[in-house]
Amino acid sequence: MRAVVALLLLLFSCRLGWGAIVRGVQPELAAKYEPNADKKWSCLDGSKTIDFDRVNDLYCDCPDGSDEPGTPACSNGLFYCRNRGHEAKVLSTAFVDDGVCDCCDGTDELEGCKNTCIERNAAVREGLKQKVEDYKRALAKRAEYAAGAAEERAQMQSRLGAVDGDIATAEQEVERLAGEKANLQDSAESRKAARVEARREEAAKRKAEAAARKAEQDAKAAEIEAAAAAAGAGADAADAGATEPGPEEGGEGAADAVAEGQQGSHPHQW
Ligand SMILES: [Ca+2]
Ligand SMILES: [Ca+2]
Repeated sequence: MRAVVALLLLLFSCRLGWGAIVRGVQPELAAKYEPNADKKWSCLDGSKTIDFDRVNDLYCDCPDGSDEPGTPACSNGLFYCRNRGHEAKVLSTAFVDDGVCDCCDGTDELEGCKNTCIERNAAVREGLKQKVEDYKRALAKRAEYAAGAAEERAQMQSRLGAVDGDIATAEQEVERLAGEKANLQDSAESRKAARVEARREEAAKRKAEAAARKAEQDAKAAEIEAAAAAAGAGADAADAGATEPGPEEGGEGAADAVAEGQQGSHPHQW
């Protein structure tokens, strides 16, 4: 089997010629897969120089696997699929000639693979198209959300402005009520002071009236006492006249004395 594959590779190389792209080589490395004048070639890591016909001879010569980009001989080699019409691909050389079509252009297998890159690309394009549509819908939804958010933000700002206005009005009302309270307190204190003064004046008035009444009562009492004293003195005098006998008859003499006394107490009429 190995001999058959080597023969096919040889035929493949001969068909392309040495100036052609070596199987499995990445385009940016193609210029490095040219033999020198002695038909020698150096591994890409520079570790060895081998005959150029030992490239892709199904035997791993270079430690970096660079001499076998188109065979599974090296475990660390890399194979490049051009996949024209679709996306290029780099895969491990372990997938080369393993009987499974890994590249859509079928170049990882010497035979048995159809080129499906156009169909696969169409499917990919359809998928991408669907993704683009999904992305557009997402953008539209995002724009819708953004517009809604902007509107909501404007409404919130409006409500915030209204609340600020309410707060300012409430603060003014509080300030007004504080002033009104101060005025009411001043008025209440004034009325209280007036009531106290009125009560004080009323008390003084009552005190003066009581003093006047007392003075009047004292005067009346003195007058009564004086009258009583005077009446007592008169009675004593009368008693004294009644007990002393006259020169002729005691009774008549006394009566006369009283009469005389009474007469003597009044001014003469003539
Ligand atoms: Ca080799
Ligand atoms: Ca394969």
